Amino acid sequence: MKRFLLASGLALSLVACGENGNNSETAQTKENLEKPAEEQTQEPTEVPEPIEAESSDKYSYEMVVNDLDIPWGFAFLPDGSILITEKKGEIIHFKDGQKTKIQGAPDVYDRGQGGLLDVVLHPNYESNGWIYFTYSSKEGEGDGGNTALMRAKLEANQLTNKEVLYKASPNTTKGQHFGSRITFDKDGYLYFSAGERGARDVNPQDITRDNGKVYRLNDDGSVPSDNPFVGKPNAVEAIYSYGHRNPQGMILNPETGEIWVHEHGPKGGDEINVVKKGANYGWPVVTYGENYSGTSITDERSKPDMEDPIFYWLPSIAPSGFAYVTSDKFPELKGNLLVGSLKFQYLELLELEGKKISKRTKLVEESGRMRDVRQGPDGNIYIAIEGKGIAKLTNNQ
Ligand SMILES: [Ca+2]
Repeated sequence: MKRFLLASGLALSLVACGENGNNSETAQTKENLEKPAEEQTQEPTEVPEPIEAESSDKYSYEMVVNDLDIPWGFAFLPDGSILITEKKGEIIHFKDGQKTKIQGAPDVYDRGQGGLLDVVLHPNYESNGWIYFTYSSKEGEGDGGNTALMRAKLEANQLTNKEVLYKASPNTTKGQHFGSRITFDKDGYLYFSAGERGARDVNPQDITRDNGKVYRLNDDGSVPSDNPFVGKPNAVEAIYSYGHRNPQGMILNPETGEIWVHEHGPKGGDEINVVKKGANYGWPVVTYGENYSGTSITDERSKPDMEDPIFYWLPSIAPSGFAYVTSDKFPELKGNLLVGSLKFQYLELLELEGKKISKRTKLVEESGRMRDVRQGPDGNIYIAIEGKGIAKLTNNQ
């Protein structure tokens, strides 16, 4: 109903514009609106139409850490040094211009999109020393692997105090859709994502199964008592939201306190979603995308009991890494979002007005597969580029 009211408002305002009223799209909308509500075939209007991306040559980058393979994630330690996860299973500590391989990295299932994935420090790292990693793990029943969350401490180039806090199951030998990003919210809850592991008809819509989910845990891995599915029969109580496909970007929006994810959709269906407690993000029942072969997954783009994305990309950019810029170093970027594109090998600037994306701009085009983006403690913007390393954004002006 809300959707219909919004659609009506939009159509009426277009009609009222007069000179826009002659185009067929508006005429059709007006005709459609004259039908009884149950016969109307409105496109959902809470989701804006895709926007074309513009190119900008205002930015370049300079390499900070060279010669990395697939730097999947990175985190800045209080001394300004950088911890980097290499997908193949290595943790690199970059300090004073030197790379050191950290001993004791988790044993990863390095297959397809799986391997050593994200790394994030606890918000109180300086007092407790906890570092969190996601990775694909072979632990548990069955061949293959699935997404796991570990915390550990770093002492003398060695991971110590390792604790596996979560391991999704069952294992599968499929190589796709492990997720997985980690973010803490303002109250200290930890969120992480696990993709649907190539089992879209089994996992994402079923809250008794892992995968295709965003999880919320306490920092020690226990399940918060107010998680949405606590006490529901057979539910995986760590689940916070479901119906996701493969989120590889997650941020805390510092303005709203919300957790936002972006996720790889099928062809034409990459999305940005605001994560809400217990909400269903629709995959694969509703989607703006289609199969990569061009065949349809579903005609349904929206349902009343499922959350619409606030934005979707057409064509898909294959998003990885997500940052909300608060730094004053780049006034044009401040208050806006940055997303890496694996497919088109650039950094995308998404200008934000509340929850609306108003403009898309391609920065540092043809750089390479952009795997991650973070704002550093020095206010600079750092990007992880596959086959290159970690680089710092620079302003050409
Ligand atoms: Ca969705």
